[in-house]
Amino acid sequence: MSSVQPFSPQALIELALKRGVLKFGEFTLKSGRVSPYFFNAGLLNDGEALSLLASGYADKLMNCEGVSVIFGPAYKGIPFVAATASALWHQHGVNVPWGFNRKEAKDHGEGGMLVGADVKGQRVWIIDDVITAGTAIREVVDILQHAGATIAGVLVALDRQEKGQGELSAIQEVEKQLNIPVHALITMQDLMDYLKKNNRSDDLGKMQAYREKYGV
Ligand code: OMP
Repeated sequence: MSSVQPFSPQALIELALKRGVLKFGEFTLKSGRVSPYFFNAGLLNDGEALSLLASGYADKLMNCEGVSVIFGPAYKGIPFVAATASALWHQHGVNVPWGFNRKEAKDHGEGGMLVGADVKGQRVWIIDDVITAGTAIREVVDILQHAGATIAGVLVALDRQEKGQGELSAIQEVEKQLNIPVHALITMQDLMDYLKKNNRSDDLGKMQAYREKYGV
């Protein structure tokens, strides 16, 4: 049996670099911003990588209030929430129901947009990959509120620490508007600290310039 590496922000950054999850270059984001880096969580695509990420989510959730259901937004959030429910059970002995949404409503069988745990009347934590401007999170908050859930909090892998719709960061806006906590496993600052420690001054310089433009 393989030994499971305990989660740490540094372990996630190193794995992300090794697997090409974290790349430096020029990337146009969903928000239209042109970024010198991109975090593609879809490339955490094997058992070791998914387990490390899920351990990080599970460890964080153990210190969060009101975790009655965990929820993964389609598509990337779906494997993450499933793996997190499994990590909560195996690593912490905590059994938490989990669910996800479809992008298209199903018109036969059980029908509907939501799959898995019933969220109605439940305090739900959303598990997702990245927050940039906060659009993706707002969409799923709407879906869950329509289904009668109370949003208890949001947990993402990476907080890019960028402006949302105004001058606050996207995370600060979501926290303020919904009056909920938003936590991240790693932040843009963690990535910059890593680059500095490893003397990658070129990439660091581009990150700093981007942060001056879009950061908070
Ligand atoms: P916002 O909706 O602007 O918060 O962007 C978040 C979404 O952008 C994520 O759910 C991803 O689909 C995507 N994204 C990444 O996956 N990694 C990044 O580094 C940046 C983005 C992005 O487009 O902003």
